[in-house]
Formats: sequence, C-alpha cells, structure tokens
Amino acid sequence: MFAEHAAKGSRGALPRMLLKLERPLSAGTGNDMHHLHVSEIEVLDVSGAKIELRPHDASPFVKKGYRSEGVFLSYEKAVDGDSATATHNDFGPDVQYGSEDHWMAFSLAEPHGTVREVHIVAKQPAWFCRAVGARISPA
Ligand SMILES: [Ca+2]
Repeated sequence: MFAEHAAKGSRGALPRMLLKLERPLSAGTGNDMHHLHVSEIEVLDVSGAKIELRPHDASPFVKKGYRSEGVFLSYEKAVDGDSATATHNDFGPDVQYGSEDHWMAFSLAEPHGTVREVHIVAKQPAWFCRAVGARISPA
C-alpha cells in the first residue's frame, strides 16, 4: 500500500517517499488515549529547508475527521501550513472507539535520502500523552 511511487515532472522518474504517522491499537486504548491529532507535520531536508508534504491517505476515522463547529478536522489540516488548525480522528456516539489503527500518510516532494528532520506539532501540549506509542516512519 505504501510502496515508493514515481515522481513526475522535470526531474524525471525519481522514487518518492511516503511518510506515515500512526497510532496503532497496540499502543493502548485505555483512559481515552486512542486518538490521533496534530497541528502540523514539517519535514526538513539536509539544508534545513521544508519539504512539501501532500496528503496521500489515512485510516477512515482520521480521513473523515471529527466535525467541530461545522468543519471536519481531517488529516489534510496537518499539512495546511497553519499551526492554528489541527486534525482529530472522528469520535463520538456514532463512532466505535478503539476499532481502528489510526494513521495518516503524506507524500514528500523530494526523493529518498534528503530528509534530515521531522517535526510534529501537537494540537495542545496537554495531549502529548496520547502520542505515547505513536510512530512515524517512511512507508
Ligand atoms: Ca494545521
């Protein structure tokens, strides 16, 4: 599902990377901890410049997003360049809590070997505890 895919454009067919942030069920679901929400994900290249991220795919509840004040907090908000907006997996009485591994994946505009750092900005510092067991990886 997350195999490399060919970049199109002036550089020709270079392999691109998908970056996947996930919070699996195996990280634990007790104490309402099984949620995935971030404000921004930034990836820096070897020179410190931001690498553009594009939404690729997400698990169903992360892709839909929780509806807050008429806006769905879908995973695209993690790469909209605005730290004031955030994602939040869907939840509530119509959503079966703890029934999916939460994940979101983005394609990088640069090929493999150029990533130096990945920054993840949480929605609120008090919710860092929900990141326990989460992982980010090339996919
Ligand atoms: Ca954002």
